[in-house]
Amino acid sequence: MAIARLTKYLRQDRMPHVWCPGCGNGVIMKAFIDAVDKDALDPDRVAVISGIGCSSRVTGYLNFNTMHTLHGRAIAFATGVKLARPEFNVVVMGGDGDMMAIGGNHFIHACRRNMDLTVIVFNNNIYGMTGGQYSPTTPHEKIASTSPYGNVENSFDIVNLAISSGATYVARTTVFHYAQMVQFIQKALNHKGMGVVEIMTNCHTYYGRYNSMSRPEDLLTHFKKNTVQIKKAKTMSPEELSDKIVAGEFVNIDAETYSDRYRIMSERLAAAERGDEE
Ligand SMILES: Cc1ncc(C[n+]2csc(CCOP(=O)(O)OP(=O)(O)O)c2C)c(N)n1
Repeated sequence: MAIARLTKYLRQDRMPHVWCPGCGNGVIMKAFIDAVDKDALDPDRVAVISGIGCSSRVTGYLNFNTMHTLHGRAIAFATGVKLARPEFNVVVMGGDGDMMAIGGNHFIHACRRNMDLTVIVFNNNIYGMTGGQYSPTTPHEKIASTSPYGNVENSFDIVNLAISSGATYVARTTVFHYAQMVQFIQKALNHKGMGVVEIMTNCHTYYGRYNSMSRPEDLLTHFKKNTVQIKKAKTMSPEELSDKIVAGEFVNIDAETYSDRYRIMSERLAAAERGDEE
């Protein structure tokens, strides 16, 4: 049965989950297990690591090797796991607050190192778990509990941040675009090096309610209407794109990873110790 195909990847005893009815986090979780299933990855060789936040609770429900760690520190834990178990597919999942604010430094440095990780950012433009404070991805002028008159700050563009920091697979989509989401997660899982998939998701409870989109379908309609695929975006002006979500694959390149270089160095040092000729 189709459902049974996927439920084996979930810890049924942890249900019901904590997410609000209609939250996009469950859609991303399903896309992830769909991607794992399509690629026939061995769940015992998949590790999923998260920090703190509504989205970060995903590691409680996924039936893989999981770690629910400290706020903002998931990428640091994941780096350790990858170095200790290079044969594992190591995945980090969490929110825009967890990964762009408190965890922002870990994010950019993992990109710079081209760590062999798959990082899935659940971008709901807000801190969901703690009551709707604005985050580094809350757009200028949008309302949050800590910006009741509109956010005065500019927001991070996660895709551009990842690319300029050195990530080698970078894609963006939304929870409205399910098939694309599964495809990008699959690509990132199969990519050697730092793969970042930004997924726009709905927190209608806070972000939506504060910004006149209080039902899940309001935000899904917003994603549907405002998403432009990268090919079309190339024909549009910066003004035309200013309030659009550009979806697609932005970077997909092969490059040496941190683990490759670490292994090469270790082999060189071992050879020198044995007295081998260079
Ligand atoms: C060191 C530390 N600082 C702050 C917090 C409080 N806190 C918990 S989750 C969170 C942010 C949640 O936002 P996000 O990561 O975007 O996840 P979401 O809940 O929206 O999925 C914050 C600030 C914490 N748990 N630990």
